[in-house]
Amino acid sequence: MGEYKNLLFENQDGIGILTMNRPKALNALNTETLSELSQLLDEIAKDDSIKVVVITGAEKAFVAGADITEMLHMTSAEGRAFGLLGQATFNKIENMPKPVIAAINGFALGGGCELAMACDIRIASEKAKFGQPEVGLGIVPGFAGTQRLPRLVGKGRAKEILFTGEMFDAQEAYRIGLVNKVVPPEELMQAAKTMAQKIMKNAPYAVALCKAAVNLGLDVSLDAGQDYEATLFGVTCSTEDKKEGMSAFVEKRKATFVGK
Ligand code: CO8
Repeated sequence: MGEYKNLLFENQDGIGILTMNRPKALNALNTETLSELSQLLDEIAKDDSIKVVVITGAEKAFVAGADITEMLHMTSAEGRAFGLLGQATFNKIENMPKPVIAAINGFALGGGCELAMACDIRIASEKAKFGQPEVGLGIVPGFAGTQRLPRLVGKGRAKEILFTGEMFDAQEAYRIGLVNKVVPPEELMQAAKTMAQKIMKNAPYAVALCKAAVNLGLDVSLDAGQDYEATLFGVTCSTEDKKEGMSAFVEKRKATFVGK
């Protein structure tokens, strides 16, 4: 992996631990950090030794939003370009065939909440704090918060969060379905790794196709989603992993998957 100023990356036995590492600004996303993230995600996508990715933040924040000092002087054109960069970067997470887990250690505000929402699964520390405070700064969310939040928590709750801009804690995030699980701070990384290991026991190609089917399904009609699922089911029927998974069941042994 390349060298990054604002990111750390470590491959721990197939689990890629990506840490947003700009703690002096609570890991706020500036153009440089977003560009680095985009580049690192490309590297991760190409590396077959990384099976699952965990994204977390250094020190007390996950990510406290887009960088306000950088946005202060942005023109409309620059703002649009910045928004598109963030959206495209987060789409790389959503569209990557590998599962991505957010391990939310602290503030996940604005762009930080949007980063967490682009991940497949969210695990929060009891200390995590969430919110979309953009309207208090005179802007709207720009990294797909207005789009992913209602898909995750429903239209009414999303509008309350977006209109009030208020911060809420991990238990509330759990109650409304924004996060999958809340754990004590010292157990956060282990909880994320345990989740990753559970996923890694399964056929990776099948997991990747589940991800693709869920993602597509939420944006198309039920009929179109079902049609896509049937196609993917057909695709898995001709894989080595399907043969192995079903043979292992019949032979009462543990399956060993090869990812194709
Ligand atoms: N941007 C830049 N710097 C930040 C940010 C940020 N989002 N958040 C914190 N910092 C900096 C602070 O300025 C401070 O720097 P310094 O030490 O130089 O003064 C340092 O991080 C530590 O922060 P605090 O001293 O404020 O720490 P506290 O523990 O007192 O407070 C908070 C923590 C509550 C998280 C507070 O820092 C805060 O409110 N931060 C801003 C949160 C916010 O509003 N985030 C949303 C930003 S808007 C956004 O994300 C839009 C995304 C899409 C944009 C698309 C545009 C097109």
